[in-house]
Amino acid sequence: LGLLGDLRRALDAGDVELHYQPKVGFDGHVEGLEALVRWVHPERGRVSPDEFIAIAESSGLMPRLTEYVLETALGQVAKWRAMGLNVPVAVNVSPRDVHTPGFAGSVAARLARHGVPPGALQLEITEHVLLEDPQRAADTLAGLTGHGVKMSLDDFGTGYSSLVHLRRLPVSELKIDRSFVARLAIDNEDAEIVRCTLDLAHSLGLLVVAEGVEDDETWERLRDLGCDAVQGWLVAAAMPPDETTAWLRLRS
Ligand code: G
Ligand code: G
Ligand code: NA
Ligand code: MN
Repeated sequence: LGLLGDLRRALDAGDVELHYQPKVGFDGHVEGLEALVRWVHPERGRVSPDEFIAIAESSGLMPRLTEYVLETALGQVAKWRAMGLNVPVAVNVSPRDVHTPGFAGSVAARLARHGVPPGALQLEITEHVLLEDPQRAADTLAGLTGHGVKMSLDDFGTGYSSLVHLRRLPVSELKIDRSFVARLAIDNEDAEIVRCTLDLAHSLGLLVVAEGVEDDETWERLRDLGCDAVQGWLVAAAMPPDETTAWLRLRS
């Protein structure tokens, strides 16, 4: 449990970094960037986000981590905008965040303080937000989208995915989990799942992003199936801010 204290100190010291992974359309258009936390522990080296996010979630540190990520990401968006790079950024939020009283208001205040328009921020949520208090979660999310913040449903297909959830959540984007995308080109069942998810999402007016695209064949299949955008190592892995700036400049 030394890790929890170390993480708290790293957040206070500004030692946690954000890397950015692009989401791109099939014509190469950059739809946005997903902010992903990276922490290099002074003794242990790189700690996997899966590990320290679980620790933050079970310990009550999650709101602090999310605040840090939002603050850092919005500061970066403001910098990019000042350079003429107007790219939306997506931040992952946990169910705990959505259930924190005042969350929508604090996001709105943070946007205003950074002078970033709400439409330049996207929040990636999972269906787990509906497990605890669905009505309160729906109210918070409605507050955010009412303010102009975009909402994306992450990891679709892995959890309690259902039509009910999709209809209840005010999302404009759905991300197909990479576990279905990885074997798309070789597994007919996964291909069927992706096809059905695309039909469903499109019938609800959602944009669909496929995660974890690693090769050309998968990219082509997704394009032929009518997917809207992709994310994955084929395009770019998550990059540090300066590398992301250079990447964006080459693209625009
Ligand atoms: O590269 P990757 O290892 O970044 O991410 C592992 C997991 O950690 C993913 O499920 C991802 O969504 C999650 N994750 C990455 N960054 C953040 C973050 O800033 N906040 C939250 N809540 N989850 C994150
Ligand atoms: O849960 P979330 O979807 O936010 O997780 C994002 C995770 O996926 C991060 O750990 C990120 O590093 C990882 N990732 C991004 N692109 C790829 C990819 O093309 N292949 C694989 N295997 N992982 C990826
Ligand atoms: Na995500
Ligand atoms: Mn995901």
